Amino acid sequence: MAQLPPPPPAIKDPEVKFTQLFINNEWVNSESGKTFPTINPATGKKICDVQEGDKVDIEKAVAAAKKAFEFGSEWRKMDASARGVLLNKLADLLERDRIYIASLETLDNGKPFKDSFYVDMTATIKTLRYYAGWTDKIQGKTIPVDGSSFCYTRHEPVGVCGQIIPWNFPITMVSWKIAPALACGNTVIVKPAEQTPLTALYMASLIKEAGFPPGVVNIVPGYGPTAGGALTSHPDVNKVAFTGSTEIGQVIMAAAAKSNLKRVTLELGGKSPLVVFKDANLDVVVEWAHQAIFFNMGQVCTAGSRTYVHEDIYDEFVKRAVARAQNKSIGDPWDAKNEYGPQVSEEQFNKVLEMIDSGKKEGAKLECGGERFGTEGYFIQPTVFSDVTENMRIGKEEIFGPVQQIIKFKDMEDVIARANNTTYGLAAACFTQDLDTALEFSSRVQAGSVWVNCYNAQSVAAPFGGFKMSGVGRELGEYGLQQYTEVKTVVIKTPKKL
Ligand code: TXE
Repeated sequence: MAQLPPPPPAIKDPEVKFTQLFINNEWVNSESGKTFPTINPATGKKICDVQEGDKVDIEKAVAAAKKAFEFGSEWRKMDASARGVLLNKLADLLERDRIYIASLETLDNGKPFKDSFYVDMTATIKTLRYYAGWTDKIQGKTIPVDGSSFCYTRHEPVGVCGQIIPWNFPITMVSWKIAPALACGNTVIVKPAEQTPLTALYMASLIKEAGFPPGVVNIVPGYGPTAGGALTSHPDVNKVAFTGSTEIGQVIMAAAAKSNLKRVTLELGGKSPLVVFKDANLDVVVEWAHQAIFFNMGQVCTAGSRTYVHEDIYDEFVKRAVARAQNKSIGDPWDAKNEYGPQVSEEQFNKVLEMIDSGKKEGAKLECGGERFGTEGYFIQPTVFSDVTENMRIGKEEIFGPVQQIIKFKDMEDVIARANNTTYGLAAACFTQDLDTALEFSSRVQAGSVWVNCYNAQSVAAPFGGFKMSGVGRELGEYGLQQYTEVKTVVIKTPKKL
C-alpha cells in the first residue's frame, strides 16, 4: 500500500452545473416536473434538487438510444477505431476537470477528497482508456465447418443497454458500465443512484463535449422502483447491467425474464472472507485487513467483512487491529489528514448502527467504536468486534459499514468450510508465507476474485464479478466485453469445398 502525496487543493464548494435529465444529448426536465433532493452526507444538508426521471422519461431515453443504434446511424457507421478516439477524448476531458469532478464526488458522496481524486478518478479514467484500446480489436473467428461453406462469427453489439448503478463509487461505476458497452458499439441509458447523481450528470456534459452522437449515452436520474424498474422491464432494452444489492438483483433478473429476456449482468453484495494463517506477517496483515474493511467507510462490495484469524495469533491480531482502528483519523472529508468520512445517507447510517446493535445483542465482543461520531452528518466510529461467529447477523449479513468482524479458526479445513458457508461469493483473500497454503486456499474458496497477501487488488484489465448470489457475469478486462456483444454465426454456401 503505497503512500500517496497530498492531493491538490479541492474545490470545497463546487458549483453544481447540471441537474436535469440528459437525453439525446440535450438537457431536459422530467415530464412530471418532479425533482428530488441530493444530500451532503458530511452535513446532512441538501445540496440541490435534481430532476426526477420516471417511466415516461425512461421511454424517451430508450427511444433515443434505439434510434442512435439503428442501422445506418452516425454511431453505427462510425469506424470502430473512431469509437476508441471518442472514449479517449472523454478520458482527456475527465483529466482536465479532475479536481472539479473529484470535489463534486466528495460533496455528494462524502468520501475523502483524496480518495475521490486518487482512487475514483484514476479508476474512471483508466477504465475509459482501457476500453478505448479495445474498440477495433473485438474480433470473431473463421470456423472450418463441414461441407462447402464459409463460416465466420461476428461479435455484434447487443443494442440498447440499461445500466443501473449504486452510490458507493458513483463516477467510477458509470465508467465501468459505459466504457465496455460503447467500445462494443452499443447505446446506453444510465440510471445513477438517487443518493449520488451529480458526477454522472457532469460526465454527461463531457460526453456531449467529446462528440458522442445524440442518443448514444443518456443519463436519467431517478428512483429505483420507478426509473430503474421502467428500464429493466422495457421491451426495447436488450441488456441490463446492474450493480447494487442482491435483493434488487433478483428483482431485476425477474423483470428481465418477464419482459423480453434481456441479457443481464449483476454485480451484487458480499461477505468476503479475509483469512490470516498463522505464518502471516502480522506487521503488514493488520493494515491490509484494516483497509480491507474500512476503505470507503466499509461501503465496498468486496469489503473484507469476515476477518478469519488463526487461533494461535488471534489475541495478538485483535489487539493490533483495535489499536489501528482507534488510531484512525475521521471527520471532514475535505481535510487530507482524514482517512475516513461519513456513510452515504441517513438510511445507510441507520442500517449500519442497527447492525452494530445486533452484534452487541448477539454476544460479539465490542472492542472499540460502535457509536455515531460527532453530532452532524452520518459519521460512524470505526468499530471492531471480536468473538464473532457466523450465526450472528454481523457474521453473515452484508453490513456495508466500518465494522470489522474478527473470527477465530483452527485449520484449513475449518476455515474453508466456514468461508464458503455463505450465499455470497464475491471476493476472498489469504495471508500466508506458504505457497502450498495459498494455492490450496485459492482453489478451494468460492469467490470471483482471490487475493493472496494483498486485498482489493483490482485492475481494469482483470475480470471482476461474483460466484453464487454475488453476481452474474463478469465486468472489466476482456471478459467484460463478452457481456456487451452477441455472437452471430454466418454460414455462406460456396460452390466448392474451400
Ligand atoms: O441498494 P439498491 P441500496 C448493498 C449494501 C447496501 C444495500 C442497500 O449492502 O446496504 O445494498 O443499498 C436501483 N429496479 N449494496 O438500497 O436498492 C437504485 O435506484 C431497478 C451493494 O442503495 O440495490 C440504485 O440505482 N433498479 C452494492 C441501485 O439500484 C432499482 C452497492 C442500487 O440500489 C430498483 C450498493 C428496482 N426495483 C448497495 N430498486 C455493491 N454491490 O457494490 C433500486 N434500484
